[in-house]
Amino acid sequence: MPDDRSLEQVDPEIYQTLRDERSRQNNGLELIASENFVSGAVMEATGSVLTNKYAEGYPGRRYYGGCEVVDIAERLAMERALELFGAEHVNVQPHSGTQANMAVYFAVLRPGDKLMGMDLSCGGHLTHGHPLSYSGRDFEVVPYGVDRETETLDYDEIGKIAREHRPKLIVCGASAYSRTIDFERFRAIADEVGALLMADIAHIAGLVAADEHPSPIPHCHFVTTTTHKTLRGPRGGLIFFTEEHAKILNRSLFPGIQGGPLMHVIAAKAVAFKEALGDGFKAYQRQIRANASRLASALADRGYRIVSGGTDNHVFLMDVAASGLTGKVAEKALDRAAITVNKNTIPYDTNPPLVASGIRIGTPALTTRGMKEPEMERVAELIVEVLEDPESEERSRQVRAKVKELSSGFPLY
Ligand code: DSN
Repeated sequence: MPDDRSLEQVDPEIYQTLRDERSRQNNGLELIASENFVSGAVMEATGSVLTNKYAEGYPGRRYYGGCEVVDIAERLAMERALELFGAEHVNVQPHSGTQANMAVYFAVLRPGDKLMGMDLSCGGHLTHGHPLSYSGRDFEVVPYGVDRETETLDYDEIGKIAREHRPKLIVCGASAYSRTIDFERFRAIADEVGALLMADIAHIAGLVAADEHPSPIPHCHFVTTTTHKTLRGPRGGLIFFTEEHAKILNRSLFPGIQGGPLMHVIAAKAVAFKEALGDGFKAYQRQIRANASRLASALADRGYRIVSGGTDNHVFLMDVAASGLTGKVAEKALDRAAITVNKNTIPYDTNPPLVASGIRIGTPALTTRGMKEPEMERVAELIVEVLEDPESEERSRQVRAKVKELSSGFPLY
């Protein structure tokens, strides 16, 4: 007989962490660009009986019995993902974006092959070839960055690097880049040097699904993403691909690098895709962009330098070193005021990553709460109030109370 006592009864300590985290999320301003708040329906599917089921394999071809119900959930997730992104094939099983990228690399690269990706310090991701990640250990990495002056991708330079090194796979996509990515241009470069092209759209997936950013699907051999950022689903990953690579890709994910899929999470992905196909999602994504643009310009108006001069998407980097601070100091001071951001290197940073010259600011989570342009002006005022006196605990306490007042007008959970 399963123990049906409540979490509070079984484990009061963990129960308390859940309560405390809910209160932190409710009472603060969440500006981490990669985070969001899921709906009650996504939460319900994630915390469901589907967590009990093993289902190695794919729908209709499993290594375990009793998969007839979870097959329905996985097929729904697949159908909805394909409709949402207009793709030919999808694998909904990656546990994360890192696993999704690994599955693509292991499908088409061999150890020592050349992988060309955006440097982490210029806005790329650990899995795009950083030496501390599997991607930088197993492959010969050819990095590209952004132009020193414009702080944006320089496609002529990227083409030059590709022609010189002739990589087998080019990765486009970023985790701290605020400008539109030209996937068509990347494909022309890949074709010219005979490379495959993968877009990692983890950050901008929601914008892509809502036509608020051009889609990589027509231009890339593989498209990977997470499901929990702008897409507002449970934590997890996805891979889109064409018929040509279907067999090697699916095998590379399972049994190549993963075992049993997380069926509760796959069901929650299906729920999130249904929400994204429904009314309101396009307007929501439009508002994320409008909020990011307003917040960036409100901070610029107050004297802060925004990397590349602004944003086209949901995120931007603020150069706090130009105002005499470090990212580390700014993150800490804002944290004390319940404004959550992360320190981030800016292009050609002279500070190490754990100090950093910038902070990364994103608007998906506040937009989910219903905040719009007027609230972005207020958020900018509160950020500036903290950063004007970052060592003052008294100032942080005062701002924390104002943050609580602002967030209480936009109830969450
Ligand atoms: N950790 C994610 C981000 O913050 O962008 C990327 O994996």
